[in-house]
Amino acid sequence: MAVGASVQHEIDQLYLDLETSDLQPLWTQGPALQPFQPAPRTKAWMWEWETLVALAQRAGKLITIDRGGDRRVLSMVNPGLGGLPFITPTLWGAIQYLNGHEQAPGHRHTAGAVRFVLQGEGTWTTVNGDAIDMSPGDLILTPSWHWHDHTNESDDAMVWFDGLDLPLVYMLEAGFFEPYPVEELQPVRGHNLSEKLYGNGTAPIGPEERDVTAPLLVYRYTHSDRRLSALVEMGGGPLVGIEFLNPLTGSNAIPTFSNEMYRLVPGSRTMPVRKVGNSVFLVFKGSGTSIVDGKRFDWRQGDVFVAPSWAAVEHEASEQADLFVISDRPIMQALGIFRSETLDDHQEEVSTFSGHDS
Ligand code: 1HN
Repeated sequence: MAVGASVQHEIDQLYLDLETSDLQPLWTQGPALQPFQPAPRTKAWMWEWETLVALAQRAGKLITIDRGGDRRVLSMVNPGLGGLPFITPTLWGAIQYLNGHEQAPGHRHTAGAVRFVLQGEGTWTTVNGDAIDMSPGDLILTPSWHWHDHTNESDDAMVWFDGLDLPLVYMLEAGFFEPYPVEELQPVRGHNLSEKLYGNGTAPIGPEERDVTAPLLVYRYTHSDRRLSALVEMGGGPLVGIEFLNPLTGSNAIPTFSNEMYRLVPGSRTMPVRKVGNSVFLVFKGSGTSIVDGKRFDWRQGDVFVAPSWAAVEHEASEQADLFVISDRPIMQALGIFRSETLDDHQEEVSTFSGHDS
């Protein structure tokens, strides 16, 4: 309906006044804010182990660890996120490299973190005084606001994957950080204390011990391997999975992101599944193929790939494979906005991922 010139003038003036008053009408917003289904900026992407480890080794030769600089961490940058060092809008994914006889000094932050060990022995992460020995396939927690430092007493470099909820904490503008006071490293109270107290699905009786926020700080690969083998033997496949949980509460080991491990056995392809939320896959062992929204990713040991929210994802192993996965599903569930669906048909492969050429 046409409006008269004087009304049009008043409308134009209204828009100008809204703008100078820092207001925006909903009726002029485009569909980007409320798409019919998630329309992620996050891209399905992959970082290959060969590239990651070669660059980490170069950094290991050239870049020292200093008080202040702190960590030799290469963060994976999702090219859809405008240059921020984030693998997804909620998750940080990185590779960390610690030379033999190096130490990374103590600090704490509100972002919660995990390490998943890829290579090396003879290193421990001290978390609030508990020196947790690290071996490949182990998952080590550094919950929010826990002091942590790393010590490599071996002659060889140590490589692990860092997963954090730092992008979420950053977006929420809730970040605090504090360097460890006085000394660079915390005094060690003992080795693997949380495991000694909570490692068997039991907990000590007594109020002091129950005060601990995240009671168990390490989940060993030997246990994960046994559980996954049992699930495969019990008839699971091509995909079985476990979730790392807080043994006192049964909730997620880290409240803001799930920590999971999947075993894929060769022979058939999983049906495609869509989930609300971002998933980061780290190939601990084996090789295979995943199709993410029609794009084919061929992966091998040490590769990291990302599936954005609501992308259809299906997997097939070419040899038995173990994938460590972090996802922001717990946030979606806590907010009541989680959804998932399994599709009836396999996807068509539209393209193959090949880095920035794809
Ligand atoms: C951090 O403290 C570590 O302690 C690793 O090893 C990666 C990424 C962003 C912020 C803090 C660590 C990190 C981090």
